[in-house]
Amino acid sequence: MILSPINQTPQLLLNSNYPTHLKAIAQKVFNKQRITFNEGVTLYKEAELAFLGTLANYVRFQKNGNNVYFNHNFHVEPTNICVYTCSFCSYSRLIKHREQGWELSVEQILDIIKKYDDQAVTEVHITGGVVPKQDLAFYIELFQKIKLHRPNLHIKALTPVEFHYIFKKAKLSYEEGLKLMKDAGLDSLPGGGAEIFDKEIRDKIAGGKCSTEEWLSIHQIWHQMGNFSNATMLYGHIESFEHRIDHMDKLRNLQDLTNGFNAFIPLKFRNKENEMAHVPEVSVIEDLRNYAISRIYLDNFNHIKAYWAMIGRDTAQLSLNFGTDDLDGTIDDTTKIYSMAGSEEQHPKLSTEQLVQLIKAVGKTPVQRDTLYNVVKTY
Ligand code: V47
Ligand code: SF4
Repeated sequence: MILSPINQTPQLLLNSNYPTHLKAIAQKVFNKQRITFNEGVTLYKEAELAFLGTLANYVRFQKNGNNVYFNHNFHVEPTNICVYTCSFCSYSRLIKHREQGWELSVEQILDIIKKYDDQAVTEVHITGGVVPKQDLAFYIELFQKIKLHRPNLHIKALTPVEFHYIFKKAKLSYEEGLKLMKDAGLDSLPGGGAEIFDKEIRDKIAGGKCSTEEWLSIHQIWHQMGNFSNATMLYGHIESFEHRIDHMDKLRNLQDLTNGFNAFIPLKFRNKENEMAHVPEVSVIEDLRNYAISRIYLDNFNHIKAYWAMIGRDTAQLSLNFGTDDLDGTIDDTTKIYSMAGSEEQHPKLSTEQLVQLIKAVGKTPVQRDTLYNVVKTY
């Protein structure tokens, strides 16, 4: 059993030999005061892992106690053919090479959904490449048919990258398009497509797809319609620490307005089989520092998710002591985005028992949740 001397944390840290300006940031965090852009950058540039971990763990405990959340989910990737050519993407194939990829029909996707009929999954996560054929009518038919077959399965689907393309083609405003998707059965949005919000870096690695303003606008409209979503950040490539804080700052500002984000999910750039293979991956220490700083900076986000399929289950487990409180889900080997990019998890699949064990092994309380963080079962 690992004891959390969480109540002694502020005094221990403030009495330590860390530089005064770092202790001033810590004092703000303990006082529940928001840290500034510059203080966020200072943490990235100067604070060591132990300092960040102590602070992030404190914030995490204030928000979520000892709980670590997970769900029962699976993915559907309707296609890996894509009109875009993001240079970090190992997964997509251009339309002219469509013979190297897959493009599922509505019926083929329904067959995948039906495979889970006798399993207690609560969520299907649907996202993939962008192709003309998978348009508004395709997704409306798909969502309607999923709901007809299994009304209680939560559909977490599509990112602003897909919405922007689909709605433009259908000559619809974001409001009109999102309303049609919601009426068809869409329940929430995953966090993908955010990459990094800085325009120069975004243009370099993800040029041509929806802009930062468009990504934020679609989430804002979705929230203002009374719905929830997640947010991601692709880090550890050619961005600077300032770009990471700028990204989180934009999310923090939108969250102040809408309170519609459930979780923030840092996604570590993986460099296998893509155009950025020459860019080295960051270290596990940098991963943990990044989780911790996101926990400290995003004071209005309830959850920080360590997506184990991307980071690997060992680092995900370690991150639970550096600010994260959510591990995503069972996944059931249904996503290829990360295995194709070189993740440790080539066939991501964990049973409930394995997730519970992984969480209990570090002295935390496993809590099975649904997509909106309603508790299903505490272990
Ligand atoms: O936007 C693609 C990322 C994202 C690579 O909301 C890569 O619960 C690292 O957003 N290295 C899609 N990352 C996945 C996503 C997601 C995943 C899990 C949970 C949730 C959620 C959302 O995957 C893309 C992109 O940022 N990605 N290629 C790569 N080589
Ligand atoms: Fe297409 Fe998404 Fe890959 Fe970019 S990251 S090429 S939008 S599948």
